[in-house]
Amino acid sequence: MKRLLASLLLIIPAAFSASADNDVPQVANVLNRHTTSLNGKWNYIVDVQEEGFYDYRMKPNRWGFFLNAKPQKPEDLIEYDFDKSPSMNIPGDWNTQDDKLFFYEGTVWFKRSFSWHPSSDRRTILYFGAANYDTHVYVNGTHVGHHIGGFTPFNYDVTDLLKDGDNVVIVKVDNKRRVENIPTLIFDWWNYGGITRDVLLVDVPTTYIENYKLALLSQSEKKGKVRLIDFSLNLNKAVAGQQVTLSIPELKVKQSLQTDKDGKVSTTLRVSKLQLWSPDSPKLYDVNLVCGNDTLHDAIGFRTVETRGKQILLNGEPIFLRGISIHEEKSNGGGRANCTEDAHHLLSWAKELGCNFVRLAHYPHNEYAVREAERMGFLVWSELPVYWTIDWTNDATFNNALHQLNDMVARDQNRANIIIWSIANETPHSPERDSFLSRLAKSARALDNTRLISMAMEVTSADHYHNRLQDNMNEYVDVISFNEYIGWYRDVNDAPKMTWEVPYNKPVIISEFGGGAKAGYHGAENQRWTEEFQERLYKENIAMLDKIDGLSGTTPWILKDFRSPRRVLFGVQDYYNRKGLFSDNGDKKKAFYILRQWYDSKKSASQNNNKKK
Ligand code: GCB
Repeated sequence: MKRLLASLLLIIPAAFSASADNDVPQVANVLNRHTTSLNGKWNYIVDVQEEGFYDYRMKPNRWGFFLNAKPQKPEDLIEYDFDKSPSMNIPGDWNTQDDKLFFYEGTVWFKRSFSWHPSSDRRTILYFGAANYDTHVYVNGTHVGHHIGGFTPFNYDVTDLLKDGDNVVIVKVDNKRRVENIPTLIFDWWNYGGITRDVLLVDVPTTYIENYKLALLSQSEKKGKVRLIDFSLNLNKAVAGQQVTLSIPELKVKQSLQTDKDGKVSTTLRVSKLQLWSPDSPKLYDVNLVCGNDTLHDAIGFRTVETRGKQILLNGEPIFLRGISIHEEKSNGGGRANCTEDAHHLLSWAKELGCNFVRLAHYPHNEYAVREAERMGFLVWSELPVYWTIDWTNDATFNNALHQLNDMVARDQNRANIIIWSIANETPHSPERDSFLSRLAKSARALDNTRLISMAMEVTSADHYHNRLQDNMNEYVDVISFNEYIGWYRDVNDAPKMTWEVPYNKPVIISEFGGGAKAGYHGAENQRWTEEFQERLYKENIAMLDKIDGLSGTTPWILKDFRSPRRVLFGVQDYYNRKGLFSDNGDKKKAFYILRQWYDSKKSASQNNNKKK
C-alpha cells in the first residue's frame, strides 16, 4: 500500500494545485504601452507524455523542464536541454513550423532567455496575446500562472521574480482537445497549437491605468449639436485621490478627475463638432490619458449602433451589412495570422469584394486584426468559440466562457468598429443550452451595453420548403442571425421554392451560407466542387435571401479556403475547407464576382436612399 501511495505521488504534476487563474485583470492597450518584445526564436521541446511537468522533488531524476536545469557535475543526469533543442518563431503556431507537428495535439515546452535591468519604481508585466490552449508560465523556475483558452490575452506581474541580468521564461502549452473546453472536442478549423500571439514585457509604474472606456451615447441622448461621451477608467489598485487627465485635443477636451476609493473615475463629456466613425469615414481621434507617471495613448472612434424594429442603425441611419466571414489564418497557405500585415492582406480582399463588415469567426481574433479593420473602415462581428456541442451543464465550462467574454470585451471595448458580440455558433437546442447561453448573453449585456448581441443560430424547419426560425434565445439577442446551407447540405434546386419566416421583430443577419469549390476546377454547374457549382449556389442563395423580411446583412462562408482536419477528401479538400471565395493561395473563384455584384447593388441602393433624404 505504501509503495502504491509513493508511486502515485510520483505522478503528481508540479503545478497540479494551480488551477487556471484566468481572473488576473488584463492590462489593456498594451500595443501603445512601453514594452520589450520577447517575440523571436524560442527553443522548444515536444513532450508527448508530460515528462517535463513533474517536480524533481518527487521524481529526482526527471527535473521538471520549467527549472531549465543544467548538469552541475559530469555524472549528473538531466535528460533535456532547451539550449540544444530546436527553435521556432514566436508568435507562431507549431503546426506550420515543424512538419512533425502538423497534426500534433499535446504539450510543447518553450523557453526564451532575456536580459533585464529592473528599476525600483516600476513594475513588469509579462503579457501573452494568446496561447492555444492550456498554458503554464514559469519565470526563473517559479510558476507564475495558468491560463486556459486559446484566443484571449493574459498577463502576470513578474517584477519580483526578475533578476538583474539573465532571466528565463518557460511556457508549457497544451492544445489537447477536451470535452469540457471551449471550443469542445469537435470544430471545423485547425487546432493550431503554441504561443500564437505576441509575448511582451510591459513596463508600468506601480500605480497605472489598467483599463478605460470611451463610448458615445446613443442618438436619443444627443442634446442639440452637443454629443455625450461616457468616460470611465480604473487603476490597477484601489487608491483614492489620484489625478487622472484625459485629453482629446481635436475635440478640445481636457479634463482632470480624482479617483474614488476604488481607484476609478467616470464622467460624461460634452463635445461638439464630432465627426463620427463609419465605414465610409473611419475617423479616429487621438486620446491621451495621464495618471502620475503613467501616460497612455489611443486612437478612438465614436459611433452609435442600435436597432429599430427590423433595422440596424449606425449613427442613427439604417445600414445593410455587406459582410464576409473570416478565419484567423494567413493568406498565403495557412498558419495562424498574427500581425497587421496578415490582417491587411485578408481585409484588402474583403474590400475588393465590396464589404463594409467582417465576421471574425469563430473566436476573438488578434488585436492587430481588429485595429486594422477599424482603420480600414470595417464594422466587426466578434465571436466567442462557444461552438456546436458545448458541455452545457458543466460550471467550469460556463466560467471558462465567461472569462473569454470578459477578456474579449476588456481588450476591445474601445474599438468603434465592433458592433456585435456574438456569444455562440450553431448550438443544438436544449434547455441546458438555453440556460447557459441566456446567462452568457446577460453577462455580455451587463459588461457592455454599447453594442449589439447576437449568435449564429440554426433554423428549425416547419415544413419542407417553409423555414421558420424558432429559438428560445431570440429574447436575449438584439439581432437574429442564422446559418443556412441551401445548395450545399441541401439541394440547390430547392432555393427558389424556399420561404423564410423570422417571427421576431428584430433585424436579421445570415451569418453563413456557401459551398465548396476547388479553385481552377471547372465543369457543369451541377458538378460538386467546380467553381460553376459554387457560382450557381451563390446566385440562387442571393435571390432567395434578398426576399427575407428584415434582412440587414450577410456574412457568407467564407473569404478564403481554410485548414480543417475534418476535410479529408483526397485531391479536392486535402485538409482544407474549400468554401472560400479565394483559394488558400489567393486565387479568386467565380462566386467572388457574384457576391461582389450583389454588394455593389446594395451599396448603390443605400447611396440612392441617402440622396433622396
Ligand atoms: C458551419 C460552421 C462552420 C463550418 C461550416 C461548413 O455551419 O459554422 O464553422 O466551417 O458550417 O463548412 O460546414
